[in-house]
Amino acid sequence: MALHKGTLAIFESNVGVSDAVLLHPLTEEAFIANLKERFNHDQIYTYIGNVVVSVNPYRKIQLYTHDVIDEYRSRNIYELPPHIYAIADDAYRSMRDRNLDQCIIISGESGSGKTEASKVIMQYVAEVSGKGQDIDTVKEQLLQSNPVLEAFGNAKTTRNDNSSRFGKYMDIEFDFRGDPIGGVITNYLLEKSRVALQGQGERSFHIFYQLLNGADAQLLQTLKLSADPLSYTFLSGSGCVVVDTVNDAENFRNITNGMDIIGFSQMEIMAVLRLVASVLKLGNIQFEHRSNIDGTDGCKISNPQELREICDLIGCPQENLSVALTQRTVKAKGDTVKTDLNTAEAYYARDALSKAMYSRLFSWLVQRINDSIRVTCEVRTKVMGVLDIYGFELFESNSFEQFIINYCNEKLQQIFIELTLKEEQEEYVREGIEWIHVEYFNNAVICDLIEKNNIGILAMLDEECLRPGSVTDQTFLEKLNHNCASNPHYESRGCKKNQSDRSLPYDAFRLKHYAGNVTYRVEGFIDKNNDLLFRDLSEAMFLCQHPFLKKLFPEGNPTDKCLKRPVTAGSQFKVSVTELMQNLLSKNPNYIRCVKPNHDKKAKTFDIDIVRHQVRYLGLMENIRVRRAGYAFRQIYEVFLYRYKMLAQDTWPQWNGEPQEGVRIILEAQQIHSDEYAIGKSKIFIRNPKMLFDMEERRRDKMHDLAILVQKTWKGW
Ligand code: AOV
Ligand code: MG
Repeated sequence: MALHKGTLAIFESNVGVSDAVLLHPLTEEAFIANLKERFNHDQIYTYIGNVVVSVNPYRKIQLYTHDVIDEYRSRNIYELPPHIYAIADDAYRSMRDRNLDQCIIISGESGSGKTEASKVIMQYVAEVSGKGQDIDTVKEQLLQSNPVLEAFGNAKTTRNDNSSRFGKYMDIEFDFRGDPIGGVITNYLLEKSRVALQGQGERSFHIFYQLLNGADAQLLQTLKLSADPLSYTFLSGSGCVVVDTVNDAENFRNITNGMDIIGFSQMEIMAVLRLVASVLKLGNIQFEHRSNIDGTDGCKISNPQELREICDLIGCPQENLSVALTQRTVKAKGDTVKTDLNTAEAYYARDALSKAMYSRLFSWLVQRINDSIRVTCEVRTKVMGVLDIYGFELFESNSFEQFIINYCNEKLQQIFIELTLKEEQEEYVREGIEWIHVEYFNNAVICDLIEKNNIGILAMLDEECLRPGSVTDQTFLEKLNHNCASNPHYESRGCKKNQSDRSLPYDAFRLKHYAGNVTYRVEGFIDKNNDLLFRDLSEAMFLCQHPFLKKLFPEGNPTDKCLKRPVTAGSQFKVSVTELMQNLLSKNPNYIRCVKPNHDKKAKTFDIDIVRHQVRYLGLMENIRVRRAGYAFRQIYEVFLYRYKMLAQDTWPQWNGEPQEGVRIILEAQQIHSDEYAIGKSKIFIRNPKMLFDMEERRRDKMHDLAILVQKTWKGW
């Protein structure tokens, strides 16, 4: 292609087929073979129409340089080899020039490259939009929010060394010129259980290791920390503190610098670090058994020095924290009685407090970043949203967190189906164009099983959490078995149909998700959904001197007598997912579908079976079939006519007839066969994008000729 610069490797040769819609013959094997061939030549992006499929290369490729960005700037999507930049550019220009709010939905399983893709998009938008001191400051703040939130919200899992343990949706806001003027980040349920416990070979959130490795001796001393991660119970149990691919010390400097750029004061940064240190140190608090005179069990803290240091860090009277960790206030018939916790209960309280402190700190960080990047002036803005959420997860043992994460992915799949497949079909019907029906798996049935009011799993979980009497995870499971047995996507040993299925433990249920079967162990569901913190703990936190703790634990205000039960974690998540879906549906969607080539995080390794599994559940073949059955490009007659009227004698310079007729005349003048397009009620549908490029080229030539003609006429005057 003459358009390409030969110097850039990406443009040197095109391997295989760059838009899978053009594959012939179209089979799953051919599609995967094409992905593989391209992957082997470092061409990790392939289109399905305007959807980008991205295969994680697990190594740096020269795909993201300034030169490549320059190439993609203001180009039509099919002009250059597939790239996320092309989608980003298309979305950016539609937003800027046509005033359409955009969203970019990135999906794929854990470790497939979603977070990296979201950064590539932000980098592109930052580079192609305007320059200037104010704009550059905004851009820098938006870009820096990534490493900061990753430090606090990402962790090494067995699937991904930098796995997002929270969901993130970021709206970047632009002014009428298309320059970024700010943004808003929404975060979704952080996997806070990781603070106290991680699976073997996994780590807690990056920030803990970054702080211990990156802080100088003086800072460690101020925070009363030792540099060795293994000296902390919360970090030492998983058998992993170092990740080869990660430089914790360097990242620590980067993120404190990033916080500074975003606008955090030194005081705020220190206040954040004090809380991080306190969480770590809380994990080291030990309890020992104590028998009370009345024969009941109690406990006391066996390492008061640790307690003292924590209290120093957060400005807490020692007595307050010590009592809150070992006793519980019970209100009965107007009386308040303090009862002792036994050691197990005290450890539970300690962990609950650590998790609450950390997850609330995380939400505070998001709010604080939003305060810096929020648009304050009253200008009309356009928005580009980028969604990067935790991918579908299937671990050896799956709990409430995986249930929530997979529910979210199920909803994203639903929106993908609704928007790309269903809407495509519906448009054809609306436009009166013949449609070849394409079968696809509609996952609405699984979404309903999880979220339907009153009868969904989340509703039943809430019901069980609110039910008085002896409620356990097991009674919750029994309830599910009773109500969901007939659903084909639900399985459990307690259901008749699965009684003899030995692969199912007795304390679990299995959901047949669109992306695969996941067995969830019910242990902890009730507790995690309730998400209750003893009031004594929130009160102790509220009464601390630390500048954030009042805000983080508002329910601990002793003068606030409201004892309303907080919304459960599941319900809260359902509400935010529903809002997210509405938000996405109100924007023009763009998709990036990420695929993982192997489970070993290895470069140059493309495992066909692993890819096939993802191709199936992502519904990529259906996606291609829909695009192929149809037409790659469509446009309203008036718009099309206006743009290309110079390409036919009869329509130039002015066409006074019906726009539809004018368009037909233009296409006939190009000698385009009538099989190549379809006449809809309001739009023209074009099968092959190539046809459009040719027309664009002819239009450019014509414009050029016209400009010369005008110049000559001008000179002749
Ligand atoms: P994820 O966001 O999809 O997983 P990431 O974007 O974190 O996955 O990617 C995982 C790792 O793969 C990264 O840390 C990189 O090492 C590598 N990688 C991904 N994309 C690229 C790329 N374009 N070029 C080079 N390396 C890449 V999760 O958040 O776990 O669902 O929860
Ligand atoms: Mg991620």
